[in-house]
Amino acid sequence: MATAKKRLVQWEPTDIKKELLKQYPPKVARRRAKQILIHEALGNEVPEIVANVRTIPGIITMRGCTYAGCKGVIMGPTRDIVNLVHGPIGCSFYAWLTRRNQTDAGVDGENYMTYCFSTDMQDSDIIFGGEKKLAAAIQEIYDLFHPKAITVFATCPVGLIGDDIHTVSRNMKEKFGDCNVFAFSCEGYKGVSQSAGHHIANNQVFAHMVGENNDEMAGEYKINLLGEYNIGGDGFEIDRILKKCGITTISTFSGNSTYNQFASAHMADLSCVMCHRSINYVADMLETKFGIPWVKVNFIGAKSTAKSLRKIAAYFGDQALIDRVEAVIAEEMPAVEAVCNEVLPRTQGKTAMIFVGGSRAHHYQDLFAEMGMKTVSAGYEFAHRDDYEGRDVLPFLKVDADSRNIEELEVEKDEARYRARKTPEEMQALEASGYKFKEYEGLLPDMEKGSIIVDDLNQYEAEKLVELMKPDIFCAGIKEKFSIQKLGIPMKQLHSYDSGGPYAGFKGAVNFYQEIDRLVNSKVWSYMKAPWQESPELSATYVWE
Ligand code: CFM
Repeated sequence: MATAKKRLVQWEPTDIKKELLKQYPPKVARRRAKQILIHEALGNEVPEIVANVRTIPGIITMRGCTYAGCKGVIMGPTRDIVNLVHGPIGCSFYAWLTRRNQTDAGVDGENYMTYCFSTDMQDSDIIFGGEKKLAAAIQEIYDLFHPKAITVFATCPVGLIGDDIHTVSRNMKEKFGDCNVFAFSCEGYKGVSQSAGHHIANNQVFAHMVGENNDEMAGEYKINLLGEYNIGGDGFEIDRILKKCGITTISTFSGNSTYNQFASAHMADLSCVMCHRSINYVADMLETKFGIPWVKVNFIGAKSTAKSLRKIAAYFGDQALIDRVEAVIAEEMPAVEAVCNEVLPRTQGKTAMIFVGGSRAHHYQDLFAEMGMKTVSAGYEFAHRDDYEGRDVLPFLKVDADSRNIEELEVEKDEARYRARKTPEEMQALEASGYKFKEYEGLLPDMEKGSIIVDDLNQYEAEKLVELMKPDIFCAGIKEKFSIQKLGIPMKQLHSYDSGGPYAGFKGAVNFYQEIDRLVNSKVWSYMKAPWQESPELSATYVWE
């Protein structure tokens, strides 16, 4: 019967890999083969994958550009910094509120998130240079808004014609005296993906803002939350939980953040890294320069949220905090478990595929696991080998021409402001009890044997994977949304959340369970095939067949 509903994987993983590569010319197939991995990890043995390399020309990648990673991802969510794009207007249009990073309006009225600032370069600016236009735009912003900071982003043409955006910014900063102006050489072509933009943004934020405000910050148990961008209100939910536990967030990089948070980040006592890919550079630099240790956390998934809260409490080691965290978990979990148990009979045993940028293809596997759903295939658009295989591979990463293109900041201990947060004995005691600093094990150890991991998945391979493995849900972005749904598989956007969310923390988990339950159990997908496709009453063949 053609209508068989069973969605079991009928193919062997090795055959799926072969099928994915079959259509490619031999040279392309050889290169792609290194980015498609059949997971055979047992214990600590993790297989190697090729990642963070150029997309092969002609392939329709899911990736974005370096400018997107710098301006859109890291710098976009801060409400009181004016982000000025130096380039043609198209680059601004696509950076204008298309990512769902939410913000509080703020009591000071300084919220520039709804604006779109661009120098709107024209042909003549490309020919004669755009520096004067850039200086005039910075002046205009200053006169109109008088913001704390103005940041300038280079787009591809700016790099090609060689406008000196850093000198223009420095001159304007000196001229104003009360407004921090600096620039990012984040031309779209600068790296192989948005990942290069993250690194460039991390460097400049660290060099130009972190450490600017030395005022003592009020509150107990001070942390930085790094790599949380408040998509769909995730950050609001995490803030609610942290506040309830009595933990003080000095800064969030960069969801719902302000200039002053970046400036004060060095006053925190622990950095908690949510998205390792986009922000690990800042975490390392904060430790080297100011002595703030960092740990990996994950607030996607109710159990992961509880685990992360316990990890923070264990670091501070204060019984009052440990008790309070336990009380919060005990108070929040029953409501989460009630919904989880309610959906479980309908979601148990279903399968998911997750292909998002960096961290979420890993983090969201926890949420699916809570619903009894298995992630059969996953991958990152632009993450590096350490995000797949864990930070242990860092010393063995190949430095190629593309990564050499991105500056590595030389950061040193700040003699005046460096402060060890714990004594060496205290750190050792924590480590002896199983506490791990500066560690991220990556996605592979959490995936089952036989699962398929694909780096920089493309349109063709996405459709092929769905066709062969028939998952119950596919998670990716807007570019994939409708091509996947046309194949009769529900598709959930995990970049923008399809206007939904939050999905982080306890309340977020409840939202996610309910939404995924609706999606994977909707009857609508079984109507995707027209009746005559299912059981043709008349069949015919063409003469040439
Ligand atoms: Fe980090 Fe992100 Fe992600 Fe990312 Fe992104 Fe994003 Fe993403 Mo889209 S910072 S790597 S560059 S978790 S915008 S909030 S959803 S690709 S998986």
